[in-house]
Amino acid sequence: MMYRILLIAILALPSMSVRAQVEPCASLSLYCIDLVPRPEFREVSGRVDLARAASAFGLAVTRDGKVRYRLIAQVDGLPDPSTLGPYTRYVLWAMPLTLWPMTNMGDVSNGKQELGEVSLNKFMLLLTAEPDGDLEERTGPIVLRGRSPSSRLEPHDMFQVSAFADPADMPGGRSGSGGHQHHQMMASFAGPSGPAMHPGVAMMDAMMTLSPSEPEWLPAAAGDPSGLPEARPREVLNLSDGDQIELHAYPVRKRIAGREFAMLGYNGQIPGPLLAVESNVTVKVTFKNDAPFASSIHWHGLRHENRFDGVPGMTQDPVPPGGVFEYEVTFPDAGIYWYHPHHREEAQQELGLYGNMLVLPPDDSYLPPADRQEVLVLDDFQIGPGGQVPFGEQKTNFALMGRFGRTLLINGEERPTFEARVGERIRWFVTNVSNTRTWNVSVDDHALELVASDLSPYLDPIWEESITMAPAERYVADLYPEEPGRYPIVNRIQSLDHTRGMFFPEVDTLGWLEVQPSSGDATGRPADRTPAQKALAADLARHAEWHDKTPDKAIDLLLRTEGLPPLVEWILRADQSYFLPVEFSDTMPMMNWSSTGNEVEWVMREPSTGRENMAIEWTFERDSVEKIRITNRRDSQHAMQHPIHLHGQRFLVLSYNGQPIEHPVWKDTVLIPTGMTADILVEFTNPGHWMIHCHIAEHLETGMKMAFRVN
Ligand SMILES: [Cu+2]
Repeated sequence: MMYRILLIAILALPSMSVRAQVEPCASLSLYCIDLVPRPEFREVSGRVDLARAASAFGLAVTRDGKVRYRLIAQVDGLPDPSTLGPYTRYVLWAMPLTLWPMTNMGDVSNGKQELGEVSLNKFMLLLTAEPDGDLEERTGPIVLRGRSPSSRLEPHDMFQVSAFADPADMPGGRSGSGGHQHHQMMASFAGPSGPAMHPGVAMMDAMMTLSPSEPEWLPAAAGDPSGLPEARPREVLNLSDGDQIELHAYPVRKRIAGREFAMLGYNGQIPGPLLAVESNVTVKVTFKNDAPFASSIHWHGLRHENRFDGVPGMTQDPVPPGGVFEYEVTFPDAGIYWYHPHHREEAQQELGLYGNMLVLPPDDSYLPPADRQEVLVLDDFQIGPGGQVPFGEQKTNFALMGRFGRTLLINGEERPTFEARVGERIRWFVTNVSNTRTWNVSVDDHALELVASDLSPYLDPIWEESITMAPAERYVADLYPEEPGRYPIVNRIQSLDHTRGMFFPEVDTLGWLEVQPSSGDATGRPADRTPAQKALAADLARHAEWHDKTPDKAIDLLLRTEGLPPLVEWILRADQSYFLPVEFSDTMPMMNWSSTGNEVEWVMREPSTGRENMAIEWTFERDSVEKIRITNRRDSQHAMQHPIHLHGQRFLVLSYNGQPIEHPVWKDTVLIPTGMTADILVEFTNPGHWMIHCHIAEHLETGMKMAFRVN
């Protein structure tokens, strides 16, 4: 009998003591905070998901580059607050780790609820019992608390690596006098062909032992570019149907930061000529290659004929130095597009081979008219202590994070001035042609009205503080200066000092907006939707059902390395407690520079088949619509953002981490922040053999690409 009672008691135990607890966050999640109860509230459980805040961009950030998160709280087991004292409710507070200032994020009760927005680099959440009233600071007892994933960044992670001043002392470290080791030793003493250090970030001595395994390459005239023709600023070519032009890639000399560099230009220009066309015209382009590489021209974003897509090995043979290729280019969609090589992009683009196409209808059917239009190309150029930093001879260097430059250029120039008048509607067509840099550009404290992106306008304008854009993306923004003055155009980001486990702000002035008094005849701000905006509304209605469907295909993004120096392996391992959603800068340039295509492979993997990169070839029926899930894996050896580009088609981003996006627009490139999953909906309307790839040039060069056919 006793035994039986005991048994019943044991069987009954779970239902008595274990409540329906809130499911904890996935291990080391970048976008979820476990709320931990104080000991007297053991029966309470909770978590807060960090959802993407509403934004026109792939990542929502403030003007100063802090990530904006919408908090979604789930709590279970909270007792009636009056049992804890004179309290009527529970409140969630957010604050920096210094505990001040506190921000009231909203009331919380058992269940799931949307709260306010947080934009702090590292932060803490407290859930407290509180009385009624408009509270600015907590007064009652703490029930649950948690810390942001970013606060896992601590100095000790890297400190343990720095204990090994000489990498040969590390477990598995190299010793002896092998050829590779010899090369490394030479590089550390033979002179500064490497990158500039990041000012303000201390570097471990051991980093100076690193150098790339791939032989170096620089343009032949790099030592003395004085014999090359000087690069000219971009010209505008207004083209009509049937026009024929030549784009000729050849070496030029360009002055940047007070020094002369051997670079490459189309028709001697950096950026290359701006092709201004009406939608649906056809233009013949004779491409002459006198660059020192095999090359091609890819017409980024155009849904035109496959055989002119400019992808060597897929749609054409590479054009050898001295060779020629005839393109026929059509422009089906209004907007801003760009052209660039699709072979050794990381070198050819960095050296100046990029240009825009501005495609506008003859009427106002794309966007309401503006008073002034500018086409802005954002690029960063890398200069090391010894001048131009060499490229890899056959394979890319900077293979981990891509080549960041610290000299920031608009239209190839340092700090240009753009003019405007008070009362005008100014429209900027912006393209990011950097190898890897994601920008966060603002114009002093002006509000920016985002009106379009890659392949269409937004349904309705979106007001933003800054333009946050990954490589190859385009955004169209209108601004309305209200006072005369000279306003700085700035890139404002948050960088990470890995060694100290600390965030720090960076601000670079890119140029100026010079505003004169009103001329009195500006157009103002029309509110009606244009036909292109109405077309997007119809597209969205047509595709609305797709939100709830399971994806047809999936791709995972990850990194694989082999043969990296032990020091770098150690750092990659030590750095895994947290990854930034977007790495806006390179604060470990030596490690990044020394990694090459010999050691690094960036991977697109199809989880259902295990196939990777160019072994994947999807087939779609023409005019089919498919939902594709892209997961940027947090458990990758190193994880960072990837701007994924689909050739020849257009797609809508449906959701990030399962949450529908607020401002859909037709895209050809989507920024997938670290550890996030994006669902995209692709219209496969354009037949041919096409590529999907990461648009970080070094990631493309180290394998992150795959193919699909539309029949
Ligand atoms: Cu990438």
